[in-house]
Amino acid sequence: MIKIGLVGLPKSGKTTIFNAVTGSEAEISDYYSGATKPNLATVEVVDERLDYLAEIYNPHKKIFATIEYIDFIGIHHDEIKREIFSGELLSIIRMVNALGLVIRGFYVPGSPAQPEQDIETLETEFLFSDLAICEKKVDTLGKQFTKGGKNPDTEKELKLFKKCYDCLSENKMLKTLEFTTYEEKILRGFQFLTLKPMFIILNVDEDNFGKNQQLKDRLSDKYKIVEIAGKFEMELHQLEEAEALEFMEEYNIKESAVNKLTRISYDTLGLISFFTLGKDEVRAWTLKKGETALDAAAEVHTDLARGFIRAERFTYDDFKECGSEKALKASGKFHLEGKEYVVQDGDIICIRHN
Ligand SMILES: Nc1nc2c(ncn2[C@@H]2O[C@H](COP(=O)(O)OP(=O)(O)OP(=O)(O)O)[C@@H](O)[C@H]2O)c(=O)[nH]1
Ligand SMILES: [Mg+2]
Repeated sequence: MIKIGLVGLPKSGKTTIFNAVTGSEAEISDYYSGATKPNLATVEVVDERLDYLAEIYNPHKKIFATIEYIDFIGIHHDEIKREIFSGELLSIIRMVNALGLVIRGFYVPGSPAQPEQDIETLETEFLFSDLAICEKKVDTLGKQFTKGGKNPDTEKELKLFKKCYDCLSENKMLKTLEFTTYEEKILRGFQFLTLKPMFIILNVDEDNFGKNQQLKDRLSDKYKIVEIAGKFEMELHQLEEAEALEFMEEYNIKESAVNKLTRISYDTLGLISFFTLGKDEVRAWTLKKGETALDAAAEVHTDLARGFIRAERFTYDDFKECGSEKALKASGKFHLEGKEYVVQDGDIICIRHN
């Protein structure tokens, strides 16, 4: 399952956005809450294609893909350690596929919004946090290297962490570097924040919604951005759907917060959906662009990957056009694919296995 971490400066509206997106009722507060545990909730990825397939196949269950959102506490670094996340939070942030940076775009008396400055502050915190880890690593590896002879693995690691340290010292995120497969494997064990894909959630008041195009343009080289009227959309959960839609229309909000976040998460991570059909369940699954039929099999079940013979495949669009599997086969739109086939968004797949 895809996990998205909501991070940001204190009181930027992370929990409000979390509630707006997941329909949760986590506590919102004006004061330092002292909370240390993040809020977690899972939401279904709405997909009309799955609805259509379920209508045709009438399965016992219709299972959407899901995204888990994790609402972290506000980032204010530990002056001494400089690391933002430690202890339990560290193990949670490590699991996150991407970070949604919640940036305050709404006015607070005495403190006008300063989104670009806040983004810079966050970036600096991420850089410093990673830098502190690299610094420690360079230090201990350096000592090991001088003490324990010339172990080639230690030497390679030392070189790698020095490279990272230099990069961060120049105010550049680690994702701007290129790494070998060996290096990637070593780095995977760390929770480097500047290696994570990131996007921006601009949290605005409903009156200001849709009026931030210039800001978006300035930031667009660096980040994908989504604008959400957090408080307003959180409050819509109290209303009946028709009434909520009316309010959204009034403020020209054309898409719900949850759909917008799903889309930006999929875009940022380069994700696609494929489907499986059956009497028991019709289900949507998530893959990364470029992943193969074998990866799809593994996503469904490790046994399917192990015993993979062929993937039967057709596309959702062809299916909709032909109306049935039979008609699809007759028009030559039913394919057999090997392990290496690169799965496309909207593929409907059945794995033959032994
Ligand atoms: N006007 C306005 N206020 C908002 C909006 N979003 C959040 N707030 C207010 O900002 C304050 C903090 O909101 P939270 O959602 O608790 O912010 P947070 O980032 O989770 O805060 P911490 O977890 O304590 O860092 C509350 O008073 C919210 O009502 C918004 O879109 N507009
Ligand atoms: Mg919060």
